[in-house]
Parts: sequence; structure tokens; C-alpha cells
Amino acid sequence: MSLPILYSYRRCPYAMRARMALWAAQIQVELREVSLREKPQHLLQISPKATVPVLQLADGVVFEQSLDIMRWALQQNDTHGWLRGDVAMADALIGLNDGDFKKALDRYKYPERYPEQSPLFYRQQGEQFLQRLEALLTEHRFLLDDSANIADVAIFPFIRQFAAVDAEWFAHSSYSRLREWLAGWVEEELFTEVMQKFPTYIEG
Ligand SMILES: N[C@@H](CCC(=O)N[C@@H](CS)C(=O)NCC(=O)O)C(=O)O
Repeated sequence: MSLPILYSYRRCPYAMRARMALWAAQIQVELREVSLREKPQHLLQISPKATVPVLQLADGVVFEQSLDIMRWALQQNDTHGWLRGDVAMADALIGLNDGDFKKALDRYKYPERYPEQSPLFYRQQGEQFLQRLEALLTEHRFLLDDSANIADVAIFPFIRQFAAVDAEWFAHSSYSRLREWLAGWVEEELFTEVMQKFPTYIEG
């Protein structure tokens, strides 16, 4: 039987969270690492909006959103219990991450593309979300509980990117619990596995 096909891009945070869930669920896929500048025709056919990750199952069903891939994978085999907990709260937090925080992150990362404001302004915008996460992490080990759930996995790749824009600043910032939480995820064996490098897929 043919394997599901995962179109992915190693450094994309959305693709990272999808790969984390697939690997945690021990679902084997045919991983196709794409070049964002030259996307494979097959990817464009099955998903004209052409973002990654995209997962195509053997029966032809296509998931075009990283969260849909995560939920599908974890529903097959939730080895880590990431679907446990308050679904509405997890969805709300992921919504803030994917919405206002991602917007601030893009601007903080590429201030030359958004010259209307200074990088500091964009960082402070992003910090509103960091402050919220820091407060949650004073209440429990993970964002919503003492055990990890989908919100942690879906959010940490974005915090990793934010932290990396100015690693020195982040290392000395007041977000000590967030730093610890992030380090925990980045040091996870699962994360190392999903960050392996693969050659770019060449169609045919
Ligand atoms: N809402 C989508 C967003 C995915 C997304 O924006 N991926 C970026 C890469 S990180 C992308 O493919 N952008 C298209 C491009 O750069 O051409 C999801 O959750 O999967």
C-alpha cells in the first residue's frame, strides 16, 4: 500500500508542528521536502493555495492545514496524550499564535519589509503573547496543564523563531519559564528527528 505523501519544508514552523504530530503518532509518510520557489506540480494540483505542509492520504484525501494534519495524525495514534485537555482553550491559544503573534513575528523577523515601524515596536507587539505564555507557565509545566498538549506542540516552533531573531535579547529577557519550556521542546528527541535534513524532492 502506498504511504501518505507529506509535502514539507524543513524550516517552516507550520510544517514542523505537522511533522511532530505525524512522528509522535508513528505514521510513516513519504516526505517530500519542497523548494518554496519551485513547488512540485503535484503539490499545486492537490492544493492550489500552495502552502506547506500538505498531506495526501493513500485514498486521495488531502489536508492543507497544519492543524488538520496534526489532529488527523493524533486521532490515529495519540501516543503522547496531546489531544487531552481543554480543546477550546487549546484552539483559542493556537488562534492567537497563528493570528496576531505570527503577524508580529513576521514583522520582527523581516523589519525591512515593514518599514512603517521599528523592529522594537514589532518585538513589543509579539511580547504581548510571550507575556501571556509566561503567565500560563507559572501556573503549570506546560501551557495548559502539567502535561503537554496540542497547543504546546503547535506553538513552540513559532516561539523558537521569535527567540532566534535576537537570541541574546531572549536569553536575558524576563521570560524565564518560557525559555525553559522552549529549551525542553527543542531538546526533545522527537524534535531532532523531525529536523533531519533531506534533499529537495525532484518531481519524477
Ligand atoms: N495556515 C497554513 C499556513 C502554512 C504556511 O503559510 N506555510 C508557509 C511556509 S512556513 C508557506 O508554504 N508559504 C508559501 C510560500 O512561501 O510560497 C497551515 O497552517 O498549514
